[in-house]
Amino acid sequence: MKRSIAALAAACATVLGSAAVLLMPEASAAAQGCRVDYTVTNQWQGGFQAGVKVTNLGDAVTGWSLRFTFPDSGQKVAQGWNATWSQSGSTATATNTDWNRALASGASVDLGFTGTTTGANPVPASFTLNGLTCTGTTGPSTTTPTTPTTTTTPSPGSTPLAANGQLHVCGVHLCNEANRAIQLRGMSTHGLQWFDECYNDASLDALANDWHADLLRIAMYVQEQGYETNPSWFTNRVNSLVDEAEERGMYAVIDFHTLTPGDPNYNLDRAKTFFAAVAARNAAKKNVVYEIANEPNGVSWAGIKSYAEQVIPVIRAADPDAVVIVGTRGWSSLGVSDGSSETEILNNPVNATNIMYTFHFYAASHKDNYRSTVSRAAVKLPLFVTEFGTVSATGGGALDQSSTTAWLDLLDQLKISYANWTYSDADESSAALRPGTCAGSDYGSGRLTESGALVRSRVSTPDSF
Ligand code: IDC
Repeated sequence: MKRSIAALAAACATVLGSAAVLLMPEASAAAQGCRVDYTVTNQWQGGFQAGVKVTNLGDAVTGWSLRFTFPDSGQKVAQGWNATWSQSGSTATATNTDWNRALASGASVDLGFTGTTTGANPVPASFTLNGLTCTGTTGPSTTTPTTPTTTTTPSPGSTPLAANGQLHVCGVHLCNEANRAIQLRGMSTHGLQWFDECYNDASLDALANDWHADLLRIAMYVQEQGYETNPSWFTNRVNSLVDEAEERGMYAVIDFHTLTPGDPNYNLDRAKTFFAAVAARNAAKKNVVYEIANEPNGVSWAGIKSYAEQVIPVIRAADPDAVVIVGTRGWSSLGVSDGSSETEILNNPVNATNIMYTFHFYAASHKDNYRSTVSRAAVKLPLFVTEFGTVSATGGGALDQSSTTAWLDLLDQLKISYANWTYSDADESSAALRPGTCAGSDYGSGRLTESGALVRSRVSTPDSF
């Protein structure tokens, strides 16, 4: 059920001098005005999600605060994005973040939140921006559902990147520049220290043009002869693969592939150095997503959160608008493999906006109880499956077709993006290419393993951007 209202603040003075004088006695005062489009984009038992588009109809501002009162005292903001959210009584406040504080005349900013509710879910009747009421509204309809006021449609494009542009998190979804929830499907590299020769013009052309992959995950191990042994080589190689993905219209997930040791804090200084470099270098690009810790293990959620809250500001300082993905406890199982669950994250989320949480699975090892966790968590947390295998968690063993199919059907239904481990010719059943492939130049379907053929058949179907 979708509802929207437009709270139009023409009276706040944009056009009519008389109105401006009325509201702003000082002749030199800046014109102020605002419009708010509030859309309930999703509802479920006890909760809802709302998008709030704020348009500045006055002069440019360099800081803003939006305030509104929920008509039902049971309504509460649970998790907000693209602003700092707080609530006092039934009044909610959203204040600009560092990166969206400037709002030009006529510019809009898209905020949103998931909320809890004890019953009715009427929409707020009025909004203020910097203390001034965004009035002139016809008033919300709480009984007649209307179509959301999304005015933009994705620009048609021949590649995933051209079609979607800069990504951001909206609610529990990954959204494109037109604010539409999208799913990206693609492949992960293997460790660059071992399989670098697999990422060349021919293999990446095949991935983009034959597989129709939307994304390349660049797995940069930190240990095991990875980044720590030669930071500049690995940093440069990651950057060059970002460019190769961009040239082919694919997104690039920069994966800081921590694995052993499992506590990402062991690599905190390396992470800061690495992400400061890649974020500065790639800030202007629209195809980059940062994954800050592959699979935390043997570490508490509090430890992971602390790491994330130190690394994310380093990225934001250089590249403020990129999506960041945070690994989760128990090898990115949302805690399940450690006997925990997503509750620990919901109770203590990372204090940052525009982020998602990692979930990984290996189809032969992780089945129904993991799938039910994902179904439950996906309505509350933005999830990204940055890695999955069709086989067992060792990366080997038999392919589990029925579990893989159940997983990918679920991810499609929930619009959760994914990357498969691995686009490589490793001699292990999780690899998509037969051993020896990367020594040649043929990356056609004749070179695919059983896993490669299955994953390609899913990744290559038309996108629904
Ligand atoms: C595996 C590789 C294997 C390598 C091993 C240790 O397939 O060649 O020897 O790592 O580095 C993960 C990890 C990923 C694993 C993969 C399969 O993120 O690095 O790759 N896996 O075991 N989590 C669950 C499974």
